Order: sequence, then structure tokens, then C-alpha cells
Amino acid sequence: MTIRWYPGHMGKAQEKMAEAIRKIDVIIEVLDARLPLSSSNHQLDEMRRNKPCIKVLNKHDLADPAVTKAWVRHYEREANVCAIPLSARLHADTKQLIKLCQKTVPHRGRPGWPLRVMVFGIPNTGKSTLINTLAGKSIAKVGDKPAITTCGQQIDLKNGIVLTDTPGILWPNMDDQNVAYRLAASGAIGASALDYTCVGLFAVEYMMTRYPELLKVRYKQTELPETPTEMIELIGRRLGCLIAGGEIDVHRAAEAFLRELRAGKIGRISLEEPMPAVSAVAPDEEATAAEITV
Ligand SMILES: Nc1nc2c(ncn2[C@@H]2O[C@H](COP(=O)(O)OP(=O)(O)OP(=O)(O)O)[C@@H](O)[C@H]2O)c(=O)[nH]1
Ligand SMILES: [Mg+2]
Repeated sequence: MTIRWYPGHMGKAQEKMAEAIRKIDVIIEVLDARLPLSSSNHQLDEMRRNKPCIKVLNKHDLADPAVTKAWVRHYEREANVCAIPLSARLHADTKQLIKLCQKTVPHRGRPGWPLRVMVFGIPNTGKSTLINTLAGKSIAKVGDKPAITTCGQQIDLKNGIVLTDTPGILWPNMDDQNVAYRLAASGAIGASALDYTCVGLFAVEYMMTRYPELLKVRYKQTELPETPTEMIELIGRRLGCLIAGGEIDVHRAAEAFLRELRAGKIGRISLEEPMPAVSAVAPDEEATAAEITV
């Protein structure tokens, strides 16, 4: 099944943001640490021109720590970009982000000269959660499904920083279906636009190749079955996703598996990693080369 999801509010929001970005000093792009490349909206590069950008690898608590380190190194090779892994729910983590904003634009953040920060990203990466933690109170609506925020909002942190929360924005043509499936597996695509069985099988197949030991531990197996379909059936049996006659309800099993994966119950996993820095790669190519492993 081909995945495409671009609700009407996204196009309008993008136009507004392209305009608003002119009066912004630094952009925080909130990425999902488990899939930083796929969860990055390439339209931002055009919109931001040369403005500094902080890539927040959020949901760090759910991602494979070694792979996240590799992503930070990858982003630090880009001009005018720095990267920081964090969990947006943790106040201690977000304090580091404030320091980074101040360091990035040291000439702003004084009375009459606020440091103007836009929080940008695709749906469900944790933008509103980050804003609430930074503000120390619940200002922005948060939810465990994509497209919770549908219009922008400004928040004065009273420390010289003014934040703009924005709706999660995707791109109209999802030509790369590997990216679309990774986004769907992470929870960034609306449920109405995906088939849980297809996405569940995709994610199970990846997990069987990349993190078989985590599957064995979670579903109490010494060996894994040969195929993703058999694996989903096994998971369905363990999670009690049955229909009349004791048959497995594969659709429900796939949905339950995705819920577990997204919540980190299977373990900390990353869905893609950057290519290791190899000395044979020319520096300019090296900066853009990112290999997708799913
Ligand atoms: N495990 C974990 N969950 C997080 C983290 N940050 C946010 N979440 C959860 O991710 C879900 C989405 O968070 P939101 O803050 O609503 O995401 P958003 O980017 O504002 O989403 P849209 O408004 O739809 O674009 C919520 O269930 C949050 O609790 C994090 O660091 N770790
Ligand atoms: Mg939001």
C-alpha cells in the first residue's frame, strides 16, 4: 500500500511559516531520534536559507544510543547546524537546549531584543512537549497522535527567549516509500492513511534483521521464526490478538506490535543510521551521504 498524508492545514501552515521565518533568529528542528533523516522536512532547508538551525534529536530515550551519537556527528559536519539529543519531557535536557540557543545567537536575548526561536518539525516529534517543558507549564496541546497542533502559537519564556510553536508539516509528494513506511512505523502518519498490517510487517522485518535479540527477549523466544508473517502471528498469539476459533487477528497483532515498538517496550531502537565516516569519501560528499538502512 502506498502511503501519502498531507492534510489541508499543512500547506497553509507552511506558507505562514515561510513568511514568519524572516523574523526568527534560530530554528529548532525537532527530529525523531529514531529516524532523523526520514523525520527531517527537506523544505526547511529552502525556507531557512542561512539561518542557524539546532537539530533536536528528540525521543532520545527511545532510540539506540550508539546510533544517535553517530547522527550527532553526522549533523555537526553541516554548516550553521548543531545537533543535540534529548528527551523533551525532561527539564534537565531542555535546559541544555536553552544554553545552546543563547550560544548560537549571543547578540540577542536582552530587553527589547528577544531571542526569537521557531520550533519546527514533522508531526508527532514532540514540539509541543518541548515547549511545555521549556515554559514549565502546559501551554501547548500534546497528544500521542500526529497533527495535534494545527496553528502556530507564540510563547514568551520570560528569559529573553520567545518561542513559536508550529504545526507538524510533511511534504505533498511522498515519493520515497521507505521514508513513508519509517514515518508510519514511528507514528508520524495519521492512522487513516496507513494499513497497520503492511506497516507492522515492514517494522517486524526490520527488527528481525537489526534487533533480533530484543524481539527474542520481549516475546520470550529462544529462536525467531523465519518470516515476518510468522513473527507477527507469534506476537499476536502472545498479545492475545485472536478471533473466533483461536485464529490470529493479524491486523490487530500488527497494530499492537507497532504500539509496543513506538512506546519503547521492545527496547531502544533506531530505524536508520548515517553511513560511517569512511576516509575514502570526499569531504563535501561525506557531509550529505546518509545511508538508509531499512
Ligand atoms: N518517549 C518520549 N515521548 C515523547 C517525547 N517527547 C514527546 N513525546 C510524546 O510524543 C507524542 C507527541 O508529542 P507532541 O508534543 O504532541 O508532538 P508535536 O510535535 O507537537 O505533534 P504535532 O502537534 O502533531 O505536530 C506525545 O505522546 C508525547 O508525550 C520524548 O522525549 N520521549
Ligand atoms: Mg504540537
